[in-house]
Amino acid sequence: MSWSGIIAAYRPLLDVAAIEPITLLEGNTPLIPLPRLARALNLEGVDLRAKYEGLNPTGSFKDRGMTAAITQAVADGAKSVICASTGNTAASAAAYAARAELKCVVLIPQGKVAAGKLAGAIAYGAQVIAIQGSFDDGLRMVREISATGKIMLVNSINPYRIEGQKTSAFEICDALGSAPDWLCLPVGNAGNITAYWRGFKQYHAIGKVTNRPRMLGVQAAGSAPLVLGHAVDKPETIATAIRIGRPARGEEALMAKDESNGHILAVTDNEILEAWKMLAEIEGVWVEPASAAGVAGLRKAAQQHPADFTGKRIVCILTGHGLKDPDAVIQRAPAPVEIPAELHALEDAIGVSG
Ligand code: AN7
Repeated sequence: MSWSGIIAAYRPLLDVAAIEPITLLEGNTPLIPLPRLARALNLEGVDLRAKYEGLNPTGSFKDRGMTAAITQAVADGAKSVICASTGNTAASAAAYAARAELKCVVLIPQGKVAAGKLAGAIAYGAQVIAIQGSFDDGLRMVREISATGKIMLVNSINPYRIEGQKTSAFEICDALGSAPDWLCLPVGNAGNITAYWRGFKQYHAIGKVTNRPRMLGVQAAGSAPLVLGHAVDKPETIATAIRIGRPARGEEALMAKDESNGHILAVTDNEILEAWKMLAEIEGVWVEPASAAGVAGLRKAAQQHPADFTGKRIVCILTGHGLKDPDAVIQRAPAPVEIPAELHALEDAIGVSG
């Protein structure tokens, strides 16, 4: 059967308007085994897999939420949509708004959005506004302007975003035949962890699975309000996607942690970069830095509580594609070796001469 997007696939389980979906055929992403990474992290007997959400149409998991939010916006007669974004929401909103013939306005924190995301938002025809402030400032502004009723908010405060994003939990259960023991993912504005937990609970409640995972939410140490227990006014991290100090769904994230007997922890930028490099170099899976936070958090949690992880089935959510943030690689690597266009120079360079 051909794939027609997440709304068509899971319509009876989703609270979204019953019109023809605005879709780019998002979802149905692969669950990739990571046996080499499991060995490198000394995860004994662990079945480790990655749900590679970077393979969605605009390169991130946001497309699942956006097909639902934009479909609902059309059903509700909206003419324009707005969001604040660290980049991925902006690109996704812009693409789905284009298909729905809606005007799209995106607010981004000036200088803090990765190149591939900014380029996407522009390419899809959104009006891009850089604000002299953080994502949190932008979110406050779009909440205020959408309260006037003149423009529809498509950040994950919008309940249809969560409805769409919970379908990834369904896909994981469908692929495995049960829920995993652990689900590890990065946490920024906390919409995604809220969505996954809702999805797992719903699948359990209707008898599709008999278990639910423990949730491991991971924040960057410089932007870790849910770990610190208070808002962060000047969030910082190399993982710009999760550079968020006042998560809109923070309370729900903490509930997901408590109800699932999980954890929310912080990892340093160095720990994120180590996990990010391992994913690419050991498993051939290149993600944007924020997306490696779940793996970095798993590594840390398994070092602290090995017995909780030994022999378990663990899924890490890789939220965005590596191509979103090429500078994260280029700026950390030496330039390629340059040689004349001659065979002996090539032999010298790769060490097979003489
Ligand atoms: C790659 O695009 O908030 O905890 O404005 O882009 O649901 O916020 C992005 C968040 C993880 C965190 N990984 O998800 C935005 C934005 C990537 C992301 C997150 C984001 P939430």
